[in-house]
Amino acid sequence: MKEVNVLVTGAAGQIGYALLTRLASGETFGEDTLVNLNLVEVPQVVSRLEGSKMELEDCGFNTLGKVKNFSDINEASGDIDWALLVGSIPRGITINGKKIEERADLLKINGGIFTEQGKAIGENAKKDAKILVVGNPANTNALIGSTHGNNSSQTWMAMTALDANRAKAQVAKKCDVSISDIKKMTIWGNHSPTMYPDLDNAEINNKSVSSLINNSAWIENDFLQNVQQRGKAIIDARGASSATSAANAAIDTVKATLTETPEKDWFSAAIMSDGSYNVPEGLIFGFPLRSNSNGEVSIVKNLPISDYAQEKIDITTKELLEEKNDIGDLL
Ligand code: NAX
Repeated sequence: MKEVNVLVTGAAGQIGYALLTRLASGETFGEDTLVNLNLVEVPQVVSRLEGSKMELEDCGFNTLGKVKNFSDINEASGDIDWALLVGSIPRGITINGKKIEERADLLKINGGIFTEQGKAIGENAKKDAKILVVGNPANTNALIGSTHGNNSSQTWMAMTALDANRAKAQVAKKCDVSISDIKKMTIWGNHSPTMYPDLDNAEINNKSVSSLINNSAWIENDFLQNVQQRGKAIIDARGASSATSAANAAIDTVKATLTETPEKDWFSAAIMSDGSYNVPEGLIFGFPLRSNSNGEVSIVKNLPISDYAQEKIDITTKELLEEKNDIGDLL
């Protein structure tokens, strides 16, 4: 059997819990691949991972390899093929008596985590390792990690697939079609409320979704609001943030990267800008992506961008530049 080594940080958290079985079950890497899991947590809760390990064993997956628990990222990152960086410090947590509400403070605390993780992965992981950052602020965390990883053969991504799946769900309801009928969904920019889900370039049966819906008031108000504020709506309803759907989106991103992207489709994730669409180089930015048969990811170029879309892309670009400015001393 083939083997794949997968690192998951924040593995005892909500998303981690929902993610582990789906990584190990054969669904993500195939029935012919043993999945070795390196699970990482902060020292205070690393012992909880013993419970996750027992549950994984009790699932009886043929594809479960070795499961090891760590609180040291340097030890955990040796020889890994994939890193799913879920662990981060959420907004609103109290540290040393201070409630962390300001974006700049949050960015700096998480910046410290991703500096260390980036260095460890850059030095210890496989040379073609893929890294998916889920922990927020995901794009800027990925920027810090990739900068300190300083290893151009590794691919750093930040997750926007949950936003893309949310956008598809809204369109499927509106147009009364199946999710699988909706192709080419792009989330431009930051994984934050400034993200821009693009219905001009999304397609149903080779036709632009925005032209099929033909209702700019619905797209600009209801749709955009629903997608951008969906995370908050789930917190309000559930009393906790999205976990199952976030884990599902992480699995979708890994699978999309591993599979050659079909001709008439693409997938959404944020990667390092190469200047495409006039997005400044050196930002981790949500783009339409394709993966080739070697699992190499590239940006889909030359899509038409309307004036309205450009305005929205400019807003999310500005936010990412501000975030980059806030963590300038960490880069
Ligand atoms: P939880 O608070 O349930 O779990 C986070 C876990 O990370 C905790 O167990 C914590 O101990 C651990 N952790 C913190 N620092 C760590 C470190 N340095 N090394 C290893 N582990 C560490 O949060 P959960 O609901 O699982 O969410 C995790 C992250 O995903 C949050 O930052 C959240 O904002 C983000 N999200 C990102 C999404 C995306 O689309 N990119 C969507 C869902 C989610 O909101």
